Amino acid sequence: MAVNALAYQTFDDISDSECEQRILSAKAALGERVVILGHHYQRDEVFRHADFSGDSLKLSRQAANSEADYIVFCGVHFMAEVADILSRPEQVSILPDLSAGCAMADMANLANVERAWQEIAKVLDPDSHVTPITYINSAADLKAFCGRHGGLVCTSTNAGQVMEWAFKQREKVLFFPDQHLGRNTAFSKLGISLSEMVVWDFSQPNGGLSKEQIKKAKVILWKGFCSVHQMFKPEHIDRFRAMYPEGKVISHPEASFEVCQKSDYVGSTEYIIKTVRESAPGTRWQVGTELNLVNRLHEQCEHEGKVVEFMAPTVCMCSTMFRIDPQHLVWTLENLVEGNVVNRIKVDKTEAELAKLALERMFEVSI
Ligand code: CIZ
Ligand code: SF4
Repeated sequence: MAVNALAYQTFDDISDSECEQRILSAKAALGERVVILGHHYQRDEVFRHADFSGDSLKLSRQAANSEADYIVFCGVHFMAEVADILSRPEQVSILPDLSAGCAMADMANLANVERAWQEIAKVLDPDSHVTPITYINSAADLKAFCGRHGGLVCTSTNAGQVMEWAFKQREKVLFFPDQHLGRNTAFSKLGISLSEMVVWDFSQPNGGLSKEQIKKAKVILWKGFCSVHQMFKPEHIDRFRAMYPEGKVISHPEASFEVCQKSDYVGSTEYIIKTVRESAPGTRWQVGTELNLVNRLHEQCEHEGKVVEFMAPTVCMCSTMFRIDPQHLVWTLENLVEGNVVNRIKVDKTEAELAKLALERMFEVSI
């Protein structure tokens, strides 16, 4: 942080409406030097200031093509890392609140993944037999691990294409950190049966698996999950269908296998938004993904007589996405106006090069 940076404490009490005005003024003062990227899960007060919105795939492409000096990422930590990796060295990637992480991303760390690789090596040579795939929701060092070991990154939009590519290289896949995206993709997009998948429990020696299980498995799924998407249950779908037999159900692939199997459609946030927007007027939807997105979609589609409702009966938002509030955004932008960079996200050079390799492999196989 620059020596004279404005301290955050004085921004904490600013009202949302004052923030709104000050964000607009700071953006105007910075002009094209700044680009604000907003993930679909961001709250409205922040989301509306994004120059570009999207999922991590779309936003990472945006970051790679941006000319701005400063990329302010309204999302979570791994997204700002990806922006730093894909942007030019002189560009600066910023996360307005450093505590905006992703609990699922934190379920896999390099030490545990390296250990898993060594433990698999007791059964077979992983560098000849296993393609590692990391969901984009992961730290940069795990993307670098995949780059180093012939693997790649996926998002929920391209997970099927990425997995197909992976199987063309080697006969097994190690998929981390989200077991659900891995399982749903392998089953629904590649036709791999559940009996050919095992779950690697990183808290146990050898993932809690026997040598035989490791040898037989096609897909080794890391025992990670997103707690937001675990709130959705098959009973919620049953209840909705009983009340609205004509209604449609759409879920994110981070939701459980049972929920995805019961849904009419399964896909990434981009896919969910597109499918609901393009549906016939008057359609009623039940959606299994983060609440801010679902509420926004409802507001956008209401005028066509569509009803877009949230799958779970309780409010479940991504609490870490929620950390990016208007106060932190004003603080970040006003500091930039003063010439101070706060909360820069910088990935180590060697790690960034390897992570970029894994991201580029992903871009090559994504349509
Ligand atoms: O890829 C993303 O941004 C995430 C985390 C979910 C999605 O489907 O957009
Ligand atoms: Fe991570 Fe889940 Fe939040 Fe997405 S919704 S950022 S996977 S914790």
